[in-house]
Amino acid sequence: MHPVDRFVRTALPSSVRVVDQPHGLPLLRVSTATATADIFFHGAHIAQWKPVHAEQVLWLSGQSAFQSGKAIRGGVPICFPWFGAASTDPTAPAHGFARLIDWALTEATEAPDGNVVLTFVCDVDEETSRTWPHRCRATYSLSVGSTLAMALQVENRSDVPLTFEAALHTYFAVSDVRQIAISGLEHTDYLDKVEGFARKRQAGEPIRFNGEVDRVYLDTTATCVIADPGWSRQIHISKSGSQSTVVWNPGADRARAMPDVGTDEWPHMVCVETANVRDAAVRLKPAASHTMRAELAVR
Ligand code: TA6
Repeated sequence: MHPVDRFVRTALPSSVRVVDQPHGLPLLRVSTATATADIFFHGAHIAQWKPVHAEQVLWLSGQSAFQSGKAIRGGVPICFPWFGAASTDPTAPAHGFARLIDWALTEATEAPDGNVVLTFVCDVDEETSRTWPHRCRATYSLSVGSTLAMALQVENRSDVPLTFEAALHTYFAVSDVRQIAISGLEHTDYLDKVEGFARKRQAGEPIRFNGEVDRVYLDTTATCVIADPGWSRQIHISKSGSQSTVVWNPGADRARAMPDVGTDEWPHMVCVETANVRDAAVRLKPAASHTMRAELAVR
């Protein structure tokens, strides 16, 4: 039996295959007429997505750990069921446990439009985490093609309400973060993590980067656009079921303290995260479910 057989619960179409990696974390490689993508079972983590007529859209650190129990640096980590440090338990892993455990593949099909549709499932129970002892099913559906659609559904499978945070912590590849501008969040309040979560307001200007930026934009459903003049491209991030957007680049000083980010790598990434965090945490009654979606397109 191949080690991934326990994660793969469906037949694979010819456009999807399992690729073993020297470091031991296997992934699914998707190859269609319009795009390629790599997705690890570990965290259902999208590591790469490249439309055929574009360069890599996602940034993946050359220094990332690819190791069971560790988060991959880059791509699209799923933060769930909490974001940042767990408020009730300082020893719990940052950004929740979903990015640290293996997800099962339950669907892999080619849609009539040529996109590949993948569904990953993660069943959580009271045993999964002492910090968050709830029963739920997280289902992550992807549609891979010239656009990338991601949908994270959480269904409460217990008989008491539960509350969770979530983020699709997407790392985008950019020519130089100091030259880009992110629009869509003008006139929006945000919490500035760099200044102790002080509440501030974005002026009527796009976001520009000149040092560390780590912000939770509040009560926003807007599409964000990363304008990257260096690579003459725009990345559009549209979403639904999400009330927060997190924007992050560590800047030189903080990046230096991160073992899985190379010293010259930080200018080439920016995170724009479709999220429900802090005041936008989702409360689910028993049997209720919630879906957060993000779609990426390159122009
Ligand atoms: O989303 C921004 C953020 O929460 C930052 O504060 C920064 O620490 C980053 O995520 C990375 O977190 P990680 O746990 O992956 O090192």
